[in-house]
Amino acid sequence: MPDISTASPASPAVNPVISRHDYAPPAFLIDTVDLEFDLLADHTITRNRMTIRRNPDAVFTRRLELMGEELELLSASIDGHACASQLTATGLVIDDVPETFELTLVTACKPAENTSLSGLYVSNGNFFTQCEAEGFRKISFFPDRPDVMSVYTVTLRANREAYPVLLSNGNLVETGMLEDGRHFARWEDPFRKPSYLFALVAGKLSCVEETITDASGQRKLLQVWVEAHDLDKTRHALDSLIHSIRWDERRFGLGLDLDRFMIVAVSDFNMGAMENKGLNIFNTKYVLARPETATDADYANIEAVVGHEYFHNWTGNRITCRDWFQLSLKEGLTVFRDQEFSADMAAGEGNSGGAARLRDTGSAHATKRIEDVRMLRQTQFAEDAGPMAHPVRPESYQEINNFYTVTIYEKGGEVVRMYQTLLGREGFRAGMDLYFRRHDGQAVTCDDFRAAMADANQRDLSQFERWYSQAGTPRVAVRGAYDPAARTYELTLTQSYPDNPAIKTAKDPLLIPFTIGLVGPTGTDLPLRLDGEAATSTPVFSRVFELTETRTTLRFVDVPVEPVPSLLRDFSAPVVVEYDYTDAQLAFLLAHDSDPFNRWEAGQRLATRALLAAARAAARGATPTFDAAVVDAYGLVLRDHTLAPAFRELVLTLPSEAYLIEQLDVADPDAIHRARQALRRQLAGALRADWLAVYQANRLLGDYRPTPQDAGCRALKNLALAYLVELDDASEAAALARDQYDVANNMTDRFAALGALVHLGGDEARTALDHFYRMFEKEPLVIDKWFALQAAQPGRPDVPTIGIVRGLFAHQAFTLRNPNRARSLIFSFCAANLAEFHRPDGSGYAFWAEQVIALDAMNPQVAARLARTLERWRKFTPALQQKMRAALEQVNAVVRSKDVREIVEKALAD
Ligand code: B3K
Ligand code: ZN
Repeated sequence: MPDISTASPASPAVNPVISRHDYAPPAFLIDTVDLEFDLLADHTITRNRMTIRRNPDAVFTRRLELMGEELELLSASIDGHACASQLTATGLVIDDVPETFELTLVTACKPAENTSLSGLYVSNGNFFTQCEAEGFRKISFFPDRPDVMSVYTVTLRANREAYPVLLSNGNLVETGMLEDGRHFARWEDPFRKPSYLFALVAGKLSCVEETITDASGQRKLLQVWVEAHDLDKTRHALDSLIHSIRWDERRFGLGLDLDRFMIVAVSDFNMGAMENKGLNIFNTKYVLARPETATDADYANIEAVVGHEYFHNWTGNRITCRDWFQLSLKEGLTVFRDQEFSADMAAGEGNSGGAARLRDTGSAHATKRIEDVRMLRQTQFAEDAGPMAHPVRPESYQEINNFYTVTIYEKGGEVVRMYQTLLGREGFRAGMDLYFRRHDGQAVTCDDFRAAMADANQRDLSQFERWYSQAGTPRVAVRGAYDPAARTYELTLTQSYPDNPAIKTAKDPLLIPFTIGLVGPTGTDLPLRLDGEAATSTPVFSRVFELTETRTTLRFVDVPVEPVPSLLRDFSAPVVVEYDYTDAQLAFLLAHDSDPFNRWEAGQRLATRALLAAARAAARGATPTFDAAVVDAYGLVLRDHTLAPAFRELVLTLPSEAYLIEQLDVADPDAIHRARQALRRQLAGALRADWLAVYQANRLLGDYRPTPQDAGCRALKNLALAYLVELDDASEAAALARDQYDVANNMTDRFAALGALVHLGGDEARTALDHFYRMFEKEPLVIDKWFALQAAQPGRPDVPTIGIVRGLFAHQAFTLRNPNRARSLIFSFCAANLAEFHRPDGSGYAFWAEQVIALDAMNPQVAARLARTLERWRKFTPALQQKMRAALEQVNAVVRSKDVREIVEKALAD
């Protein structure tokens, strides 16, 4: 009799800790995997035939251990004979296995009951899988780790009427009819891959497709699969895929290695998208777009995510990670690649390779860079300062899904960018080429990548390893001293790390590429020459200096006048720069710095300083006030028509409340909110005529185009509208908003107008919200926006937003089961409406605890993400801290998933 039982791990009270240093090679290797699925929503049968051999590089054992969760084992046989096996808390064990053998396991699972959206699950009646990081073990017993790479053949069988489309990785090799109205499809993926890249999709789907000829002259079939009613929203995703393929061919000489490449959209998905080999599965949010339903940001995100997943085909799939501690090997590198792709596309360099479509490609690159850095500093710097701080290559984890973090992705992307800054574009490309020559088809480590970069450039990059092993955001304190007699200017740069009890890693000096310019009094850069260097015929105005010691002194000679230093140009390293600029110097840099990033940065520093002072005043009960100089500096930018609208919009957007909270030792979100609102109102009033002029000047006529130029105009115009509705007399703004809402031919403008009306409140807001809901009732992604807008709206004294959120929670269109919907209401309130979430009565925290507990039982990954919105609780005032701690303890007492347990335990740890 075969074992018939269920392996479903009971959740132990303490999570086991997985350590990087415990890595050992797999005891057995699996060369081929032949999977056969009989797909039924409530009971899917999977037959898994594996050819297995003992790993010569591992410690000898006769015991085969496979991972498995929520599986029913129906039979197990070795080389055709039933074999004994034992189910354990984590999977299946088979003793006394031979050197090489064929193991066949038949198991059953229940996709319709799978609410975790990991493994095989059902969404809108269709089957989907999500295996990264450890979902394959919910599909079959397997050594579910990325260093076991196999060639997969997959046969799918299902009822043809209910599931007309049957997809898996690789190439379609056979299809046909079966008895009882069923049919089958067989897929072969010629490339070895780890189990986390396996995927299947089955159901009622339609596709748009296009065949292209790649750089080597081969025909490639590209498909985007969606539900039939969404076919009109697929063009942009397909175009983005084509652009991604062209860009990777050109920039890195990397082509598409399969005959076909498929993207499938699913509305129930835990994250953005997944790079399964040849069969990328996407959250609908990152596929579907037409002008009436998607905003400019949606269009840009779709392009970036399609690019990201496509680029993984080489950086992640062809070369994968040895273990999950190396996650940033693929994620940081692929983030860097998608950022470069988006920047090139924005600058018009995406398609032609030649003639730029934009007048100012530099500013398009800078716009993208500013957006990326703004996100990094708001989220990753906060993570690095809190209880979840970890290095880009973590030392340990309890639940790997908790480590798909902004540190792994965004800081990891910055680490890759630093190689390029240090080695130059060509040196970086040489490093990439060597990386592929050495490691194609392998599962490798971050050290292997660093070695390829070093060897291809004959550089010693051993100190650079610290970027992977040390957690926390480094500080670089800078002092400048000008000697008019000697005509020298000396900069002293000192590295350090702030205290964070959660960080146990070393704090040794890093190799920091630090780009500097010196701006003279007329606003132009001065030539840079260090003491001891020979004068060159071509002066250099911006230079990358390599800081390697705790303290570095740079002595510039031939400096005719005292300059203003422009530090860390283009954000050349993920550090915090401390320099005591005067307000006048910041206003000067904002007006003149030749580095657009630092121009923006100067404006942010100016505003941050003013806002923090105002927030301190507000916390004491005083009315926040602002110096006219801040308003004047902003006014100059607003009126400067030589600057691209997108850039002006970025400069004129004040630092976020989340960013400001991180700048304070003790944060009072209400005071920060009031300070920021006061500055917004002051800027609105003082620059009223300019805002109106900018609003009118940036109205676009004609058809919607999601180009960066048009998007920039819309962004600036809608920022103007958002400022104008802050005026005491907002009647004019209200009329503009009403008109814009009515005539908009695109979602960017309609949604911005709706936001303005909601900000004004009253009957008009209600009418507009009702109208919007009825208009887009059948568009889930738009209804997500409708929920999010209301959850993020400021409260009024008599109507706290929590009341609105609880009301919406009971709305017929709300469901906790769909992650996009849950995020649109709950995360928009808990993470994007800080003053309301942190109301002193603790009502936000009570709501948070309820939702974390409800999600914990349903979808641990989404629950853990929500749990993290309270991890910075120690940042706040004692009264708020006390209430947050109580909420964390309440969750800790009842938590079931490893995911949430790890987060709340780390948050509560001393
Ligand atoms: N690699 C996936 C993320 C998987 C997340 C698992 N919890 C998407 C991406 O980074 O492209
Ligand atoms: Zn990725």
